[in-house]
Amino acid sequence: PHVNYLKDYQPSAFSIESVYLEFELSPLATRVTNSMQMQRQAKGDLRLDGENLKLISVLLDGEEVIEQCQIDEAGLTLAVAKEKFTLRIVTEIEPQNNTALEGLYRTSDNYCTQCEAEGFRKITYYLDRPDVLSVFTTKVIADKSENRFLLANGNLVDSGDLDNGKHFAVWQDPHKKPCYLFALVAGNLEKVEDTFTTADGREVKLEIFVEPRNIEKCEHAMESLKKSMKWDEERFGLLYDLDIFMIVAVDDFNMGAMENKGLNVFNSKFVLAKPETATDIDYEGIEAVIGHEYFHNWTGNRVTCRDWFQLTLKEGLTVFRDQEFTADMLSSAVKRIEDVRRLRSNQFPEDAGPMSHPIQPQSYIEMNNFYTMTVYEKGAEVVRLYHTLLGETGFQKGMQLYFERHDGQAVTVQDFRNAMADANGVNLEQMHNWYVQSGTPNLEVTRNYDAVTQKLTISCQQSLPNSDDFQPMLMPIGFGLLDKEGEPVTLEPTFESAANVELRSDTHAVLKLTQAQQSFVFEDVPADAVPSLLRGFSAPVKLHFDYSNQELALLAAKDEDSFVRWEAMQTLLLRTVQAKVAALQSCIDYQLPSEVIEVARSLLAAKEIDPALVAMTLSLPELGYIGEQYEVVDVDTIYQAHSWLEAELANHMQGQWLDVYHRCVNDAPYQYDKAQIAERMLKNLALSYLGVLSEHQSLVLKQYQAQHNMTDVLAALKTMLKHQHPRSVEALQSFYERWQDDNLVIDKWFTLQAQTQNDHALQTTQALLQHKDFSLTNPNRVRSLLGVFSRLNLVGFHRADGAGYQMCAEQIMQLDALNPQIAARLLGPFTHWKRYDEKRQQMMRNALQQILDRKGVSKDVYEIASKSLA
Ligand code: HT7
Ligand code: ZN
Repeated sequence: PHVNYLKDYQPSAFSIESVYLEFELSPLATRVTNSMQMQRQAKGDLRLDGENLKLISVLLDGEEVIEQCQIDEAGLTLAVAKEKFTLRIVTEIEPQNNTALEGLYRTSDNYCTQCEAEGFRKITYYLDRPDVLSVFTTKVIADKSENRFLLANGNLVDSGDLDNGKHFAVWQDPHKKPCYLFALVAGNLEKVEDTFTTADGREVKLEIFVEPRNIEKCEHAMESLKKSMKWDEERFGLLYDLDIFMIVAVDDFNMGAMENKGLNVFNSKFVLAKPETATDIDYEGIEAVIGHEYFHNWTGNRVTCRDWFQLTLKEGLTVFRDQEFTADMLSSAVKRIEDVRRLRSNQFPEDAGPMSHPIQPQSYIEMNNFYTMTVYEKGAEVVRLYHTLLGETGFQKGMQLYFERHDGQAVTVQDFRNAMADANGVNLEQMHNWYVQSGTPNLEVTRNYDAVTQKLTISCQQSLPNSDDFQPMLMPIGFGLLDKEGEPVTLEPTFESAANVELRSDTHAVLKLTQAQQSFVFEDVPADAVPSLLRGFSAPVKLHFDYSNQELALLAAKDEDSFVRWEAMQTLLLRTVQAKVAALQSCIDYQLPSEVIEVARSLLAAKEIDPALVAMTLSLPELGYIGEQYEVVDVDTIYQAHSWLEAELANHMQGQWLDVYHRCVNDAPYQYDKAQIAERMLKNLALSYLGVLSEHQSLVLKQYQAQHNMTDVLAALKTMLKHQHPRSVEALQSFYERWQDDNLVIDKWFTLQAQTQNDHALQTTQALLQHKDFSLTNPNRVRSLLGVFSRLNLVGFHRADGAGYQMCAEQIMQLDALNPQIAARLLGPFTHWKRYDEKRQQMMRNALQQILDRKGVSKDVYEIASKSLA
């Protein structure tokens, strides 16, 4: 397959000044008429992208030229002598048979599009690249009884009835945009309406379209949208720029949502919610994704990417913005920890595996494979570095200059960096190294205390794994010191160090690490001071520092930074699991260290700490993250050690868990607010520990039976399944019967079973593949069953006989023929084969090879499978 390289970028030889699209919708033969006003920009033939299109006619300034066109499976080439011309192309497509969900497709009898990254070429022949910006007018014609609403980007300028029961609508988008932001939706939907008045006094119509049965589930989405619009005005000074903003929720969608100009299309998972059906995590996800897509209106749409290698320009920046939005809506400390946990569990392994790539990839076969945790989440961490270095005011100055310079343009990550640097009069060239180097940097820190001079030297060394010509990165390191009682120490850098130590308060500093090795010296430091490092997780690195357990306990209890407190406790818990793993492997006894219980007890008793932070601090590190610490992952022993620690904490703190549980029980009606969310989080953590102990089975059942809200129901049911509660089968059945008509809840029902780790996990999953509600054509269902089983059910997926691998491989091959994007994503767990024992390695490699050898393998799957085996 063809490989695209960043180094080969060339501007387009033609521009498209405006485009008029006409769609005559029909499930098996939609006719698309595309009239483009084009202009030559450089020498060369006209080459348009196009895939799976039936070409009907090509008129060049009114003259038929179809015979002169050279057509291949990727596009059309035509020699054009003119400088300026109109090209009118008519094609036909079959949305009903489009199971890849890219281009124009059908979902629940409605029409819907997904064009990013390169889906527009499946709708019509076009210059399908983000740096070709054009003004779009779209006319949609369809049967009226089956398509009450006809939607496209921009403002509605005309509509009316036609013969034969058809009607039409014409939409005009005044803003120039690349075709990946094009959208069309049609069908018998229903809408919820509201308005938002912008800071400059314009009234914007807000409309959310859903299938009629879901109309009661839109309130939270609408509130989230209004909050997002207000927040972007207040924090970034950015106002909405059309008269209408529409959101459509569909059940079949490859990703979370899409920021098409004025017409966002969403996976219904990120729109629909009511307390009985959606958890706190769902509510938070909806608010965050609605925010994310809305924020793209400026960071992505008004200023877009020059080419797809710049994807992190819009995604890293917009993720950073949605993270800050959630932090401002809920709790910044909790949000930061959630994001770090996600990064470590998902992005760090990606960066250490065969698909590792810099946030600005240098090449790709299939662009869809590069919508990754690295481009999004690590990209957001890199944007956060600018924010940490420049502060909120400096960062906002940079953003303002970025929009002043580039509104209406397609630009690069270098342009973003230049705006940040120029607005603040600083040199940020070294930030480039974060964009072009892959892998998670290691940060080794050591301390040296001189009791005579009372000077403490903090020595830092940065490196990248497997890199011969590593270039040091600019790393801000959040820093503080605690004395042996845990009191903060006033920071006094020496004269030589002061230039690289930015004091943010008396007791908190940012150390600016720019070299591979660098030291920072502090004066008047008391003996036994404990460094608090990487506060706020100030850089996306793996920190190595030789803390004693006592020091970790002190940091967990006393540091002023919540991230460091959480991290210290997690490290203590991780060390405990690791010690147990070692003990199990060598068949020796191991007792839980007393300091672990002591800190856990004191944290649980600390009423002044936000209960959500207490819950996060006392949650065990995820199995995947524990596995990450090993060269060779011993799945069964890690699972055993993890369960052991859970049982130990349950037993030793039983009374406290019960107290906390009862303290947090709240019969008030469900509300999505900070206080209630935190209470539920802690209560359900307590329940998960109590659920280990048979004497509390009735408590778990009671919570399930109360059916108070989905957060509590799901927490109870998960605990029941995990510990084989005698009533779990019955509960699962009643759950299904109650919710069988609600797709999003039934996804949860599949997930619950797919994630339960026990000896019959594989059989359970295999049986669910045959369930009448399972379907390979619905991405949410596939993710709920196969995605969850292969990523989270370590015991089932990595069964010693290889049956877990075989089952997944067979499903991936079937799926590849239907939806290559989703099939490629399911390969993730296979790509880490090097981390397992030799027998498993061989079986995982065999599965990958079998998938790769399938006749007709897609380029999505080919790219990931072949790179994993290389
Ligand atoms: N920008 C959007 C990306 C997206 C996408 C990419 C490939 C295939 C399907 C897709 N659906 C949405 C989503 C976002 O980051 O906001
Ligand atoms: Zn995005």
